[in-house]
Amino acid sequence: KRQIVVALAGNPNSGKTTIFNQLTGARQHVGNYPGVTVERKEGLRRHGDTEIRIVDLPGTYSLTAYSEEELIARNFIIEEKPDVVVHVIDASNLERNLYLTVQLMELGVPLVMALNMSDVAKSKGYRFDLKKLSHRFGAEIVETVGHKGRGIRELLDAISSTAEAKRSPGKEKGKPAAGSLSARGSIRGAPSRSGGVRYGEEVEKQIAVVQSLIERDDGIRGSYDARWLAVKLLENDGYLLERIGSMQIRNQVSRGADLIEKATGQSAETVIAAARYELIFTICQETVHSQGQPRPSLS
Ligand code: GDP
Ligand code: K
Ligand code: MG
Repeated sequence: KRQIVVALAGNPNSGKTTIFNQLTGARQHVGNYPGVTVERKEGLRRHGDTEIRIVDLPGTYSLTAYSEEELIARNFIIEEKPDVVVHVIDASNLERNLYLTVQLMELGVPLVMALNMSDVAKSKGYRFDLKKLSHRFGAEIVETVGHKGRGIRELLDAISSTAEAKRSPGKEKGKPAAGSLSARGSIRGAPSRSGGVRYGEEVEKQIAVVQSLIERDDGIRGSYDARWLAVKLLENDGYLLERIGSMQIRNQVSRGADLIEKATGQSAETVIAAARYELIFTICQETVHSQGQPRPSLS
């Protein structure tokens, strides 16, 4: 029998625990992440001939190194390499929730988006172009109403087919998405995505320089995707900076961040975050409709 591991990610109050309970029923176990007091919930679900081990990650708005919850979620994804990450999204606040989706996309994980609270979104008058959203993020999308159990079967189907696409990437068109953890296996998104985040000329230039140093460093090459790591270092990610032994890379990161600041008048961190928000704004304009008029969701 086949076993796959699925991680549930999402903002607090998006309905993650409700979906977790719907997926696992009584078959769950509550513990703690090693060394910390953050609760770790796991459960099992049979779907067809597959046994799915489901892990409820801590609720987070982001995947930076600013809080224990965010680091736990990020490290679980990078180190334990779940077969599929399900992002439970509060569809009635889509734009705000997509900040996490973009970061999951950048990590290159096989992603399924559960548009939960779809009853609330509907009552607010939102309609979503699911096909376009799915293409933009390279992820299957399922609308769910967690506390009613609506969409759970479809969610399980999406999990299965996304895990399957990851197992046989030969069926996929195109190259691995930017940010995929290619050095450590074959983690790829299910449908081919239409592109990750582009950070603008100066930032891209500095990413390329740092990335090429990472690719030539025997100590870190292969531990993380090189482009993803370059972006995080330029964002001044303390957790990752501490793990970089090479002075050459550390110096280049700090030079690169200075050059970005000089060119843009803002810190590299700010410029990088702003590019993500801009992408999300564009995606919402394309895919969120209200009373027949395209417009971004107000969150
Ligand atoms: P978490 O913080 O992400 O784990 O969120 P919870 O699972 O605790 O859910 C927060 C609240 O939203 C609870 O009162 C749930 O019953 C409710 N909830 C969950 N899913 C839905 C949904 O799809 N629609 C509506 N209207 N409420 C939901
Ligand atoms: K809650
Ligand atoms: Mg919860």
